[in-house]
Amino acid sequence: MDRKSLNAIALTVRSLTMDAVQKANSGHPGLPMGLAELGALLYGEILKIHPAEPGWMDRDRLVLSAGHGCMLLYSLLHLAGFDVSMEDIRRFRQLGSKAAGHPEYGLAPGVETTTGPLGQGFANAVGMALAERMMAARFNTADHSIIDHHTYAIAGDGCMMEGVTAEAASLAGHLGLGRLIVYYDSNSITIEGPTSLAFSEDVGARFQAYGWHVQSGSAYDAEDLLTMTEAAKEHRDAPSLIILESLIGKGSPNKAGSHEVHGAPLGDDEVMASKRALGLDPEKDFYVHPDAVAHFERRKVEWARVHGEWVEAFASWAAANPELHDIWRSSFEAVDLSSAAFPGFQVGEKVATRSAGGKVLNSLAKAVPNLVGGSADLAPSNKSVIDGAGHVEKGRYQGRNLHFGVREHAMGGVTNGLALHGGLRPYCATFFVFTDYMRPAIRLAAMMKLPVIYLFTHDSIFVGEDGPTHQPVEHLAAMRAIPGIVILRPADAQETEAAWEMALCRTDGPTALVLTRQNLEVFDKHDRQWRDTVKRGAYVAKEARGSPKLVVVATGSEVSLAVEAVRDVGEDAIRVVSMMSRELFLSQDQAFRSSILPPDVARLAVETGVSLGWEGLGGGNIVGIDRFGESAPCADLAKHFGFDREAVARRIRSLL
Ligand SMILES: Cc1ncc(C[n+]2csc(CCOP(=O)(O)OP(=O)(O)O)c2C)c(N)n1
Ligand SMILES: [Mg+2]
Repeated sequence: MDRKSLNAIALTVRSLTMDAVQKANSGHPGLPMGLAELGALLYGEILKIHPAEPGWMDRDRLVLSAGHGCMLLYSLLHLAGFDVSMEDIRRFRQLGSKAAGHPEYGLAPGVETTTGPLGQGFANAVGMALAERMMAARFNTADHSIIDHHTYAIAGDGCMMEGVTAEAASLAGHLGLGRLIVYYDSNSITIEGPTSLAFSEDVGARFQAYGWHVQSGSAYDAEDLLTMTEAAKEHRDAPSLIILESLIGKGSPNKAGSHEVHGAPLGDDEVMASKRALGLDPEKDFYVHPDAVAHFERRKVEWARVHGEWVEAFASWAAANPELHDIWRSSFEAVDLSSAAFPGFQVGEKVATRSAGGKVLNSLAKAVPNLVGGSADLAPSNKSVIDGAGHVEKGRYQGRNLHFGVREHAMGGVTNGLALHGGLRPYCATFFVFTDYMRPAIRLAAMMKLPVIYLFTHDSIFVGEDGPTHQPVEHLAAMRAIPGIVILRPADAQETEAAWEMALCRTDGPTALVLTRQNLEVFDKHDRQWRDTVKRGAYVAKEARGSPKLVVVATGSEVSLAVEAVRDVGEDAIRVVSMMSRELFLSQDQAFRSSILPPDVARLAVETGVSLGWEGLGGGNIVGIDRFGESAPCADLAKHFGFDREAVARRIRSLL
């Protein structure tokens, strides 16, 4: 270990952090200054990375779960040679800078995930560590270990208080994710003051109870840090927590150890005082120690060598295992469904879209070998199991089915981590109403444009007897409010096939399939090209004779309801549109939208959800449900809430 260089790196982290935060007049100097030594050790000694090839599959992952401490990451990425320039750092938190307010995936190479909402990064790291084991189980052979890396995470007091961390840690312990090493920055400070205000448990004991390997020490004893990290690596069958006692804002003579240094610039005077105390020239801004630069120049040579060895090993593995290599290659390419067999549902078949979804999943799983996923303990209801594909358990990571346990929030975060790692195509499942329990992770999947697939079943009041707690009402509106997610609510089993195809072919963001509990009859579709048209969000399910007097727009289970109601009305001049995806439809050009919803024709929207968002599309006429449901059999609820044929037909007549 080259102590002198590591000190120079830590000094540089403190210098860049103080100046960047001061210049931006915004940011969090406390964590980067408190963990500068750990950061120096990680990038300077521990991490197996290759900044020239930031996407290298077998690199170690580092997740800064305490995302507010992002200047730690930016300083080190800059020094290590990732594409984060000094100009980016000088423009910390300004428009267009890679050094954004919190780490953003896709903006700065070397940032493995978007963090900031505390605890999410921790759950992502669990997902990455799980992906590593799953990929290793799929591709490593007796002669070659092409996937063999660690996932490191840095978590703060805030992460440790968050529930999502508890869920994810419990799952990681259960699965024995031994390549996961989390450093806990135990500085006993959060925003409001000392952690003693609200946090007094024994975190180490808690993690031990989860089945983790737990060590503790000082954040400032480099030898000990390295020794603990080595011990964590050797502990192969359990994730490791390394609790580090640290001093927030270390280096600031008057503010270190205080919550004042958590999230506010030090102030010009204290920056000067800190620089003097650290032996830096107070007149120099954004100082970089030459020993730090020299150290990383040497590291780059070493990293290139290690990466080069891997490339050679990979080539020899590929030559020896051509079938595995084909699967590997296809795992990183766009999904090809050209030869995939679909179940092929017939008109008149009565099948719940959740059941159809399960059949489609099982058909397509054959064509997409890296499709993996699971449910938060609702697999029998969600129909989310890949039959005969085994499940992942401690020490056995070959299976394709995951048991997330009753942990929706961690499921969302872990699934993001699976997607971020690369190589696997993850889905996860629960009741639609419980998206409330995983919304923060869904939002981040959308922000990061991760192609995660969600299977959300039991999608409306038609859940029935379980009552209002289990009947989603506001959830379609709430999900649609997240930018970048595609919500697909298929109207029958055939549409469910199309929805799965659309989800699998999407590469630039998450897709949710919103599926029914109850049976729906497969209906004959007017638009013979509907499978193509629906990719634009909507198509004509039933056409009017002559020019339409009314267009009924419906989604999911309400499409066949609308078709039946129109039949009951006995008026031929009514069109019914199935709008499988409102956001896809709204993103189409005017010509397409007018072809589906002709201007100047009266409209009615029918959906078993809150009316919010249907005002325009429904032309002011909406059959919705702007209250919570009731517990009763499905058919009784339909009558009670005006979602039966008679009620919808009455509404249609009133508009003619
Ligand atoms: C989910 C979530 N809630 C609240 C916040 C706002 N917040 C940012 S940092 C922080 C305190 C974190 O304390 P700690 O992790 O100990 O960081 P330190 O002050 O030690 O740097 C809070 C409440 C957040 N980022 N995410
Ligand atoms: Mg803290």
